Parts: sequence; structure tokens; C-alpha cells
Amino acid sequence: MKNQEIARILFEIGDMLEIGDIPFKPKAYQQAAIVLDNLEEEVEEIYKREGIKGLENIPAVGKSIAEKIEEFLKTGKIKYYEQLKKKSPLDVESLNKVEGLGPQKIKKLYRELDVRNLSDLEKAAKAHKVAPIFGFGKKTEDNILEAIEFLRQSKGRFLLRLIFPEVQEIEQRIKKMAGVKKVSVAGSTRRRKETIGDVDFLVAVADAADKKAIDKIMSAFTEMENVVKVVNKGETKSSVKTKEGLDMDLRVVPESSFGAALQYFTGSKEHNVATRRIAIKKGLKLNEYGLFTRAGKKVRGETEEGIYEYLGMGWMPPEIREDQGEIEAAIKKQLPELIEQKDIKGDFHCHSSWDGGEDSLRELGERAIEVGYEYLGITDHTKTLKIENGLDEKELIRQRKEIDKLNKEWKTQGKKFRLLQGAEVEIHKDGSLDFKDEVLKQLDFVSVSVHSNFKMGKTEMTKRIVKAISNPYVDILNHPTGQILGQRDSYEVDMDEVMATAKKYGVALEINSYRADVGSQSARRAKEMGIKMTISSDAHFKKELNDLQFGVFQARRGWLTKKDVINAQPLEKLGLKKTLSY
Ligand code: DGT
Ligand code: CA
Ligand code: CA
Ligand code: ZN
Repeated sequence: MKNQEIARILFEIGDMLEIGDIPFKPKAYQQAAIVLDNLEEEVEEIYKREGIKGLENIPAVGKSIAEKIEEFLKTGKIKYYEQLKKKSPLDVESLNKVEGLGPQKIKKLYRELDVRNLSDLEKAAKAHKVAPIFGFGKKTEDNILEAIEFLRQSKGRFLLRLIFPEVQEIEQRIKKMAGVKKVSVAGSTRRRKETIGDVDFLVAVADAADKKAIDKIMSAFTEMENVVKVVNKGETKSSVKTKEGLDMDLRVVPESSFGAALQYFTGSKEHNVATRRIAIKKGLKLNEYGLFTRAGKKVRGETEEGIYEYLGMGWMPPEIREDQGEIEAAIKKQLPELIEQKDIKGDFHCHSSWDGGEDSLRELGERAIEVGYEYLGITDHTKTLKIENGLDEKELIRQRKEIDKLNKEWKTQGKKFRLLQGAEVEIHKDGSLDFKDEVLKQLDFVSVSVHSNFKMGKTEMTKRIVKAISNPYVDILNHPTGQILGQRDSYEVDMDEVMATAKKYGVALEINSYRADVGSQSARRAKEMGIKMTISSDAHFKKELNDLQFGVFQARRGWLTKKDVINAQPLEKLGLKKTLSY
């Protein structure tokens, strides 16, 4: 977890240097930050094994940055950074969170308007002082105000994708503590909601009367290195705040009521209310201690399964516990068999070094083989998306040759794997596509995306997308709503019409793991309409192929089964416009 933390600091150092007009240096910090952020091994491990030399061997990390990483690993701080921050009049960290603002713009705003923090920025934008600055304009000014509002609204909630590794690490740590019998995360994290208010941990101890043992567990929890504030430390519950500002609760219960507590604290609240109503109907009482008869005799409590079964439902996955029909379905024994990570046979959205991604086709393919995929769809951006080095027709042909060569090589090695050539084809403002049909036809599959002109009004945007996916060669509509959860709102679009068109032309909708833009309700609606979906990573690094798991969570929250997901099918049976084989 330290890699990301150090990367963030290096980024910020780079930004501060850039704002302060220090030549050359900012780039060095920014590049090192990118590498660190995507490094597979923990720098801490590298350092333990090889010392500072090992750090220097990391690409883009020179002697001076290696020393700073070492300092952080030893002391948890980087003095140079603290000094820069003290010297800088700007709250770079907050200003950077405003979408569309980078160091160059921040610098200009400071020079021209003395903007030092978010509240200065908001005032300046509201007074229309931002628009007249060269390089800004009215559109940027509006975007800034929108972004500030967005930050205000999402404040306090954390993206699951960003906190999940840390949560798992802490869970493992708690598991190893003396006296701990069982541990589980509960709450929205266990339900794999896309955003998390606070993280709830639950622990079962062998002997709930052993106050000393419990106190030890609580101390170990409140003294974790990432804790900056202990909000409360008690005999059954402790709460802490982490460096990132995330609240975490730990509750300790006796093993005999672990299941009841887990059921209760997993929620959702709505699901609990509905479940309790079922209990009452059966003349029972359900709370976090157990399931009781009216006379007060405890009939269940140790396991969740026991409780749900006693209520006539059968256990159900946490992801669907939202009181959206799961209880009725469980009673009728009609719960869907939700898709799982192990059902995934490939990925239809990732970027290679051809469009500026980090890893080569070979590296991506090898990683895909390693994780057990049978195919991997390469979807580099296309020509009009200049900032992403979009590929033109000629480059596509050259890329195809390389892909064919690699596939041949893997085939002769007896590997049942195929790299597919797709593309993330730009949808123009008028709904036309970046390539002519003759070019689209050559690809193994075609996916299309909106990456520009987000603000065009609902009717026009709907028309634009409808036109794009009516093209007979289009297989997948990527990130259909345009939202990037935590960063950018969706554009205005009539999803009903988009779905009806997708259904009509057999176009799949993408569940984009990174953006989480479709939402469980829409996924479920699509499924009910018989629209197929893909779950994809949108990886720009081979390491990010793993992030597809977050898309699987989103799909599960939308009640999707293996059958509903194209990349859970074998290559010969994908059901895309083209039939593919090895
Ligand atoms: P969050 O933290 O906002 O992302 O959402 P949750 O679901 O984790 O909510 P949280 O942390 O407030 O509470 C954890 C679980 O405890 C919640 O999912 C259900 C249960 N719970 C909390 N308060 C109540 C309540 O007033 N009634 C019922 N029935 N259950 C509750
Ligand atoms: Ca919670
Ligand atoms: Ca909580
Ligand atoms: Zn992409």
C-alpha cells in the first residue's frame, strides 16, 4: 500500500516544483510517481531485499528520489516535501482534485488572481474572473464550478476500488491477532458497493468475557500505523480515522452470535428492515445477537446461513442485499446464480503501448495467459482522440501484423489463447464513427466510445449514440453513461432509448470496472431486457487487468449471471457480430 502513498507525494512534489517554475525536476518526480503507482512489487519489499540500490533500479527512480523513498520507508515522512508544502502558498492537493486543473492552470490562477485554495477558486469563478484569463474561457469557468460542486457532494465517501486492497490487508492482519476466531468486513464494503461511507469490521472471539484479550485486539486495531485518530476505544467497539480520512469501526462479538451480527452489520438497512419483518411474521425476533422465539429462546445466531435458512430463505450474497426483490426471490428459491470472478474468460477493453499505454501487446497477452484468460481484446483509441495517441488506419494494419505474429507463437506453444484486435472507436459529435465500415470490418470486434462534446443536450446525445450503435459492425458500447465515479458526472442521455437500440442491434453494454458508470439498477434493467453485457478492466497497464474484479462486483449488484456476460463465454460462443476461433 505504501507505493500509492509515496506516488501521491512524489506527484505533489512534481506539481509544486512545476508551479514554482523549477525546470527539469518536475518531470522526474512525475515519471517516478507514475512508475511507483503501477509497480507490482511493494517498494518496501524491494528495499528490504536490495536496499537503496534496489530502489535506484526501479525505472525512472534516480538517486535523489530513491533517497526520498528510503526516508519515507524509515520515518513515514519526506522532509523535502514537508518543506515545499510549508513554503508553497498554495493548497495544491485540493486544487489538483478539481477536474481539468493541472499545475499549469493552477500556476496561472495563482499569478493572475491570487487563487490559493478551493474557496478562492470558487469565489473567482463565481465572480467570472476566471473566464477572461488566457487559456481558460467561459467553458472552463463553468466546468470549474461544476467540479467544485461535485467535490462537495462526494465528500466523505470513498471509492471501493481505491480502499479495497487496504481493507483486505487489515482483515488479514486482524485474523492473525491472538484470540480472534473469525473476522469479516461488513457494511457496504461487504456488499461491494461502489462507494463506501465507513468500513465496518466484525470479529468473533472465543471468550467474550476475556476482557484482557479483547483489549489487546482493540489496541492492535487502534495502533495500526495508518491510524491518525482514535475516535473511540471500547470493550465491544472501536473507531479510528486513517491517514486518508477514512473511518473504520471494529466490533467484537462472541462466536455464538457472529452470524447474527454479521447479518445485521452487513445491511443494507433496508434489507434488514425487510428481513426482520419476515421474522416477525413467523413469530420470531431478529437482532444483532440472534434469532429468537417470542419466548426469548435463541434458535440461531452462530452463522448467517442458519439465520436465513430458518427464515425460509437460504443464504444470499451480500451484493444483492438492498431490498430490491431479493427477499421475495429467496423465499421462492429463485435467486440468480451470480457471476463470479472465476467465470471470466477474457477482457474486451485494454490499452497497449500502441496508443501510449504502458505495456506491449506481448506483455499484456502474457499477463492474460497468466491469469487464465482464453482471450484478450486490445482496444486502443482511434485517430481523432489525439491526446491518447489514437491509432489511424495504417497503424491498425501494422498492429494487426504484430497481433497475428504473437498469436501464432502462442499457438505453436500449445496455448489456448488469442489476442483479439478491437479498437475503442471514437463516436463523433454527429454519431458517425472514426473509421469507415471497410476498416471496422477488418477488426475482430468493434467497441465505440464518447470521449468528447459531453455537453450537447439529452436529445442530441441520445441521437448521437443511437446512430453510432446502429452501425452493423459495432459490438460493444463502452462506458455508456460517460460517468467516471468520483471524478465526472454522466452526460445527459436517455438510457431507455440507448438500451432499446442496443437490444435491437445486438450491441452489448460495457460494465467498466474503473468508471463504475452503469450502476447496478441499469445493469439489472439491461439484463431483464435481454441485452448482453461485457465486464472490462479498461486497463492501461497489465497490472490493471486485475481491476476487472470491481466490474464483477458491479455486475453481481446488478443480479447478472454468467449467461448475461459475453466475456464469461468461450471464444467460439461469444455471440459477437463476427464468429471467432483459435
Ligand atoms: P456506508 O457506511 O454509508 O457506506 O453504508 P453501510 O451500509 O456500511 O452503513 P453503516 O456503516 O451506517 O452501517 C452498517 C450496517 O449496519 C448497515 O448496512 C446496516 C446496519 N445498520 C446500521 N444502522 C442501522 C439501523 O438503524 N437499522 C438497521 N436495521 N440496521 C442498521
Ligand atoms: Ca459502513
Ligand atoms: Ca459504520
Ligand atoms: Zn479505454
